[in-house]
Amino acid sequence: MALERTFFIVKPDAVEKKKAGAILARIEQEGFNVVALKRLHLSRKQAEGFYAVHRERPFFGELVEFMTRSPVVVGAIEKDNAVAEWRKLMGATDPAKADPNTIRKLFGANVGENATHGSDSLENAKIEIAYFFPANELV
Ligand code: 3AN
Repeated sequence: MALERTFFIVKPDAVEKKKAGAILARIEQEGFNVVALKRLHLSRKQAEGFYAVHRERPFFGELVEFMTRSPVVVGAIEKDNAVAEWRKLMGATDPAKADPNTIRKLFGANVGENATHGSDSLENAKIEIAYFFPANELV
């Protein structure tokens, strides 16, 4: 197993419900080290750029509207096998299908408003971390 970094977003729905602290606490409890963290309100341009791979999907407009609705918390976290471990901790995209005690089961409302984002591969984790953090902010 290799030490990896992955990228997460606490999405607007969870920040609005004041669950960002609980989610960060869970990340630390599960043995991840936080190596970068910030709170920001995504611009339309930032959200469209971040989700560019989904541009052709029918829900793209809705996704961008949602992600720019209110502030998010973004971060980079490190652990052995971090990409898969964070996706396992988040649970399935649809909170209704997520395993018990996963973050999306606990805090997500539906397939759009599902509390958190996580990179789906090591390659995308690197791209997504760099989208929000210059190298000197990863500590
Ligand atoms: P994941 O975030 O679990 O990798 P993807 O890559 O299928 O899931 O979807 C990207 C993002 O688009 C998800 N975070 C999700 O919130 C949103 N999304 C996926 N499917 C839908 C949908 N049917 N309606 C609205 N938003 C969706």
